[in-house]
Amino acid sequence: MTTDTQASEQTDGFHLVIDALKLNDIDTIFALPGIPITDFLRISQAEGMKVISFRHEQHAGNAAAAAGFITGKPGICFTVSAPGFLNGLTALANATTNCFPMILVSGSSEREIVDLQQGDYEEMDQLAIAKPLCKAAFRVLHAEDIGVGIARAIRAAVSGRPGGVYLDLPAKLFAQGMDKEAGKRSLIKVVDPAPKQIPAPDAVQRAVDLLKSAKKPLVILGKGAAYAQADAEIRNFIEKSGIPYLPMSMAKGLLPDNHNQSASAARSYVLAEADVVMLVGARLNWLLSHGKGKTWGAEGSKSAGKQQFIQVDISPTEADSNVAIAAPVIGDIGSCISAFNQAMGAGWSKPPSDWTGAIAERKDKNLTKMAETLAKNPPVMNFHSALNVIRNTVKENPKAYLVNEGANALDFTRSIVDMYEPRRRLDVGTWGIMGIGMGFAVAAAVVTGEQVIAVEGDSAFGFSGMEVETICRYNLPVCIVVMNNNGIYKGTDVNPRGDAMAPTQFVKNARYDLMMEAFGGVGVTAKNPEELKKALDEAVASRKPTLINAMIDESAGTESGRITSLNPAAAKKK
Ligand code: ADP
Ligand code: TZD
Ligand code: MG
Repeated sequence: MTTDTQASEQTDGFHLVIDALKLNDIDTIFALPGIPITDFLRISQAEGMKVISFRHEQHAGNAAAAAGFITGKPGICFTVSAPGFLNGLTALANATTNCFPMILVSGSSEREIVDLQQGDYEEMDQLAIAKPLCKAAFRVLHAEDIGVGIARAIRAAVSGRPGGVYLDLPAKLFAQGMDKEAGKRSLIKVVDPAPKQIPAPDAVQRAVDLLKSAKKPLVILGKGAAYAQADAEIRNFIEKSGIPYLPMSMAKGLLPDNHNQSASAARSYVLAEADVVMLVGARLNWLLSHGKGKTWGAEGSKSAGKQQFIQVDISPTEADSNVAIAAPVIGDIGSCISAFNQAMGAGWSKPPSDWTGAIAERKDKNLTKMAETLAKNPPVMNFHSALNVIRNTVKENPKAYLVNEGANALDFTRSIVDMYEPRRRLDVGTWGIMGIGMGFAVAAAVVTGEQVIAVEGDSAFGFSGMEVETICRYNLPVCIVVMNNNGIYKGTDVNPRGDAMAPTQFVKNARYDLMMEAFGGVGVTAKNPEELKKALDEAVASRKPTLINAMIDESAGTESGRITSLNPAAAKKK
């Protein structure tokens, strides 16, 4: 007589994790193999998952984070224990800081040995280390809990304010056997992982009344507004209200940058002059000078301006974090903006024309000045003449993703290259972190299939440059443009002792294009806008992995780009 258990078909931890992810419509894993996840990745691929294997975990993690931002589903990154986990941790922390949903899953060593600190292979108490750097952290010890563990991780990543989640899977778990049917029943399909959060009607009314009373209203759209995928509601609100708006960096393209209500070209004027400012998925952090000081028209650097703020955000604790918020509206942006659109009613009067007129005047002046600068063709290519080419390419290819990092290479690109579609600009975000470039580029290409153009400072590129092999291996439509000015900020720094190069300098005229050729991609050095345009056109037409080494005037940048003032100054010499 055979018992039921002998006859039952078995599954194991490997398959349960894969089945749980698939059940929740997750089809892509960004990873770097090794003990204990090598077989997991092999089986995942065999079971039909897209497995993208990287050269360093930080870039796999960054790819997961960008995938999360683009799709609104948690991006998944798998790493090995201790060092692999730590390499992925920067990406997890960065995702949390930027409110991108991702799940870092790391294999871990044997609990009994780790907890007694007996020196296991890659021993580390990963759960404890991850906790302060992410939104939530979980560990699964038994195969029958895999379904719950993954469901909790998904909910934590995407509900409320999105962020990074850590999931610890000890090596032993993968091999644990379980009855197949019972295993199937233990999995959870997460229903409504990011539930709508409807704002309170009185909070919406308070905000609409304040907006109505404004003589100089302004809307600031942040990357939360882009993430929310409420594009039509937001556009409707902006156009119906007639209020000028400023997009934060990653909200560029939510409405096309050439929209006549965009106040980007009059940014300093509108921030200092506005009387009511409505923040939509944007925090009053350092990127907005904490809502204080000269930027906001205040007298002292620590004092608040005369603006009153409306803040639309999903996080109830965000309001008042820097200055008083007169009208907080808590909810998901789609629900909030749709409530605004209703509460505004039919008889909404647009902002006074002396406000919109004054903005238009400044915009015209600045845009004319910019057009003149862009039209110049200096003998040595500089940021402007190079970016003018990229600006036109993006205009011709509005669906392309633009990845951007560096200092000057970042600041000039942000202000020169207009975006036309939502969520197409991926950059250094809230931390101003270098190293997101290739991870974000791979994610955008893998998840959307669209062309990616990565505009990279030569220093910035160095942080993830080895992933050009990954880009070639998967034959991704990624064109990297390295803005090569021979260094960090510029290539002209001088070591007063003269015995070595200065800390911000790199090898002069380095051939980054050859790195791409090493793996079978297309490498081009461009010394002028014509060469750059030709190479960029060919890259976009062929969709081949391409690296354009754009030689930029090495004296063209400024220290730290636009944030020179954040550098601590040395005490003055007597
Ligand atoms: P930016 O850097 O573009 O100014 P931030 O990252 O500072 O943007 O702010 C994003 C804000 O958006 C965060 O406060 C976050 O809580 C909020 N947010 C993210 N997703 C949503 C959403 N779906 N609905 C409402 N608010 C959201
Ligand atoms: N390390 C990390 C992880 N993030 C950072 N932001 C920095 C270091 C400091 N840093 C910046 O803030 S920008 C930058 C560094 C090293 C590079 C600037 O040089 P670049 O750009 O070549 O990328 P430009 O065009 O020369 O200014
Ligand atoms: Mg540089």
